[in-house]
Amino acid sequence: MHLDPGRLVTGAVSQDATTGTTYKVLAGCRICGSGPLSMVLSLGETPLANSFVTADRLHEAEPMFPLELMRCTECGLVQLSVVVDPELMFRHYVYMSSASAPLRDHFDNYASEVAQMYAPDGSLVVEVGSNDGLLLSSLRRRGVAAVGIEPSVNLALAANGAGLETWNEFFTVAVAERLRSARGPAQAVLANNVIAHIDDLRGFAAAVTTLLDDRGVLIVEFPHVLSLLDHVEYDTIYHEHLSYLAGRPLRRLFHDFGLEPIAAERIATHGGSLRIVFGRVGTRPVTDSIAELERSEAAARLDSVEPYLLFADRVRRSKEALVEMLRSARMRGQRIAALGATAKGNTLLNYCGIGPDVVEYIADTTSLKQGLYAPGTHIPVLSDSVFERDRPDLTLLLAWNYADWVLRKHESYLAAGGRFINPIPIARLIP
Ligand code: DWN
Repeated sequence: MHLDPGRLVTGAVSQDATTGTTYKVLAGCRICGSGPLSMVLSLGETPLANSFVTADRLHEAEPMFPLELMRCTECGLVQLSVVVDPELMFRHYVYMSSASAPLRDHFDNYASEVAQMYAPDGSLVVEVGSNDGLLLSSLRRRGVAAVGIEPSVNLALAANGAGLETWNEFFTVAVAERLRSARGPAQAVLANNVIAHIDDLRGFAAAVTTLLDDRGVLIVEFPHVLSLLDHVEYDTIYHEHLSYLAGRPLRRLFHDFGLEPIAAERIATHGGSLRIVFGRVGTRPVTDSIAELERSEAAARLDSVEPYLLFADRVRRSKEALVEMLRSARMRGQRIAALGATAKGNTLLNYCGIGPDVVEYIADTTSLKQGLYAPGTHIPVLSDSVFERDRPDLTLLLAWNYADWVLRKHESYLAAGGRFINPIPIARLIP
């Protein structure tokens, strides 16, 4: 079944039994419309990964949703079986990019590249999903006329309060039209860790081409599905991440809107990501990096079922190894905490059935998360300064994507005999 471009793949509406919260069940692939989708892995029913709980609501039922990874056998897009209302997930958002020091460095370097290559004369650059304005501030320091679009009310307020122009909106064609008439066409539209969160990808593509200058570029940064499969990064599966992306399905999506990939780059963030630059067809040279990406994805045989069956089996073995390591540590009377109240950490804790009887607390640098409780498991989130003083025997590294940084930052904990557990791809002690 193929839908005309621009029509959103709809599906039946279902609801969580205990709270009545509704969600949509996909009827087919959100890029090519084909269906039915084939199952890759089910992680059961889980709460929303960033819906941390306040102390006064611990007794209330939390909405739970099926967490099922599916694959389109036509265009290859890996995607969840359901769509939870983005108003529920993003209007109030506790994830702040600036809370992770390594991301500050990453986006500062990225801002230099954008300023130099795509917006040399201080022209307009729009960041979709600008969060707390971390990248916007780096771009502005380099003279770029940067504007953010951020649906979260609390984060848009913080960014505007810091003098970083941020439109508190979901990015749609109507918003793109308003922004273009107010500020002119954009030389670059940036979307970092955003495109995986968008259900209406065709609407996103239409909004980009509405806003973009004739020679403008779209630059998307997203966790690469190859990294998910290769490194068994099952914890990065949660309801915010509707799609698990690769170059091939994105080429197909944007082709319908007159955009072509011109450059691709592997980057280390979030367990292994891709940055792809798209230009209007024929306006910019296509670099060899695109052919290289296509070769690497073809070699991974993403259009066959074997990589996914192997992935699902490795996930089950990863869970068994972690649960056994924690169980035996507790049998020895060792105290265990966790570091990084990450969204992915909540998938891991809920899927592995790890609660406060095993992990006493999660230390985190994000002020918005401290004092709250992890969704589903209700493990308390405390300041990372508590961790420095407490020095538990073992610390489960839920922010494993920053392992190098964390090990350097907590050298004194290691020197005093503390040990980290890196759970991905399989539980191992450090040192
Ligand atoms: O797509 C998304 C990714 C990019 O970010 C969002 N949907 C949600 C979020 O996912 P995440 O929470 O798994 O991302 P991070 O960047 O791995 O989260 C890091 C967390 O760890 C933050 O809460 C900050 C904390 N942290 C810490 O406590 N100590 C981070 C570092 C580096 C530290 O030293």
